[in-house]
Amino acid sequence: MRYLSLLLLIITISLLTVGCGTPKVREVNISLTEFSFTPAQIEARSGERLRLVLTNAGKLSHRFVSEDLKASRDIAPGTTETVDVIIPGNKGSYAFTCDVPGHEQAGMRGQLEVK
Ligand SMILES: [Cu+2]
Repeated sequence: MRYLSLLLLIITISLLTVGCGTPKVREVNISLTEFSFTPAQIEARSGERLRLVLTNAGKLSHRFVSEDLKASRDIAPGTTETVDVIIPGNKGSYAFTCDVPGHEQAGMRGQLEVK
């Protein structure tokens, strides 16, 4: 009986600690319209994990692209896509744009500031 209690205790403890090793993901909402990102500036810490929640609130298709973050997503009008990124270790400014022809030039660009 004592052995069983000990076993149950061990199982309980291992179940409780399962979630602890998972790194936290911070969600950042970004809205895409013609022709801007809102917000156009995001702050993050190096090494942080972000889930970018990209909502196309416009009437045209948009395509979020960041070569620095190695991320890209097509977002149809009225839909939301997510992309998970790990923030680079180097502090500084990382660009993101919409690479549908003409959109970046029209204002669809933003920056991720890594502190
Ligand atoms: Cu666009």
